[in-house]
Amino acid sequence: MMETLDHWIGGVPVTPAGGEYLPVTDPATGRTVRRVARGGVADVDAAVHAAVQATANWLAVPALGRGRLLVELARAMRADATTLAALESSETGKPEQVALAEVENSATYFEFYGGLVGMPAGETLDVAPDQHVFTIREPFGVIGVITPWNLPLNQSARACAPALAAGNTVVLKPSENTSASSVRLAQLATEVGFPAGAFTVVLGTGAEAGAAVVHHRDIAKVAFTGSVPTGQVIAGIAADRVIPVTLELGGKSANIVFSDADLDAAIAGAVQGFTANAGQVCSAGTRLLVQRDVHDEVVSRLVDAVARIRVGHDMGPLVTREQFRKVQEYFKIAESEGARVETGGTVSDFAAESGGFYIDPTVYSGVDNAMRIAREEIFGPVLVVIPFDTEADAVAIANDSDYGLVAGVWTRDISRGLTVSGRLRTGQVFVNTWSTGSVQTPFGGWKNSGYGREKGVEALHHYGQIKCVTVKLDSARL
Ligand code: TXE
Repeated sequence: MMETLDHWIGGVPVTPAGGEYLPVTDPATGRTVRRVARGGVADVDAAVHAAVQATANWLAVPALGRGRLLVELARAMRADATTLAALESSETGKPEQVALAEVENSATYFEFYGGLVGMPAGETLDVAPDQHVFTIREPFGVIGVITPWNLPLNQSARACAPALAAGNTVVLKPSENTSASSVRLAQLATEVGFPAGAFTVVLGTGAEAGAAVVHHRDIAKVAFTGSVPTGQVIAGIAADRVIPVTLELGGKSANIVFSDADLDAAIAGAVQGFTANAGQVCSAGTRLLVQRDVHDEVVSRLVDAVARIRVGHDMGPLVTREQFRKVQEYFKIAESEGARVETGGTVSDFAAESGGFYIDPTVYSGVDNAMRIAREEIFGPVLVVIPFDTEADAVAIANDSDYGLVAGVWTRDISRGLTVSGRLRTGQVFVNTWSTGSVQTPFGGWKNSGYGREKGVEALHHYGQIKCVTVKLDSARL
């Protein structure tokens, strides 16, 4: 019997109202690994109802108690790391060590926001001597969280932890391709003592379950991570409903290498930037801008470094068959645009061996920033290298993008590092390093990369709103 996975509503598994399940493919083998509930309007209604009911119970827990529960959940995740990682790998194909690192990172969200419960606090305002005026931060109520398939556990934890810390309850709708780790997370939350319904997961497709979440009248705010077209649809519905939404969408991030840079570090950062999670990261560094006098050296050393990546061991597959097809489509586009393949541009031999969706890490040179492969988010291990002459050219090319998520600057001249950082139209800049940052660092985009910020203290501002209370006193207090 094929394993089935149900919604997690009111602290228990709940079968889909329509009785239907969707197959989930293991992208490492191409085989069906389990079937997950296909939720629709009725399921979402039940999930939101449970979350609304839980709101009073959640807020009845004193702030420190809520924080302790978040920290307890982080502890439970670590204790459960092997199971969580196995579930994540079974639906994303990630190597075990990569999945384990994702579990650890995801746990830090609950730990960090658990410690910040009650923060940031309100303030007292000196308006007049016979008035006592203060602000308090209040939760919205029920937050709808919609997450994608690239880093399923991480994206769910990243949004749910601050939402819960700010006193909201959540209805999480993970990607239909990668539901299992999110359900397990909600189960662990119930086990450590979250009130039933505070952390609810509803499964199904975006068009059915996802749309029903965004439309539901008791969803007070939506946190969405995913593609630009879906983000636009969700923002449109949120606009009609006049509810806030934060959007964390894609990127086409530029890594700028000046000729005075430590090239060993820059090349290692560039490789990490486009191959981590097989390039399926919104913050992937997929455009490498290289100063012309070191261009050829950088390209040749890059090719050597990429040759050391063992596909299937160091780098997993693309998560969906559709994504596998999409990246191969870009290989044809690159060829038609006249880009030069330095390495890759091919389906990995490991794909035939395993049945999985494996792509060779790919580097193109001879790329102009106007080409589609330099402008569109490919979401695979594909890097385009673009030469530049001056600092101003580098900034102009980097900013000539519909996206504005991350940028990297590699130089030994710290003054230049800071000046260029200031001119880049992105939410994050890394100087002489490349990463996704830490739980403490606010993360979000400019332009089509979205709006609002995840992570850091900053995220808490998006999960609550200010109420200002003015009390008229009988006499002047001063
Ligand atoms: O994303 P979608 P897809 C990019 C990447 C990738 C492309 C397509 O370029 O190739 O998006 O991926 C839910 N109402 N990113 O099609 O559609 C859906 O069920 C409500 C970048 O898988 O955006 C899933 O839970 N919800 C990204 C989530 O939205 C809807 C990570 C994301 O799916 C919905 C992933 C609707 N109408 C892909 N339609 C990043 N920023 O990291 C879909 N969904």
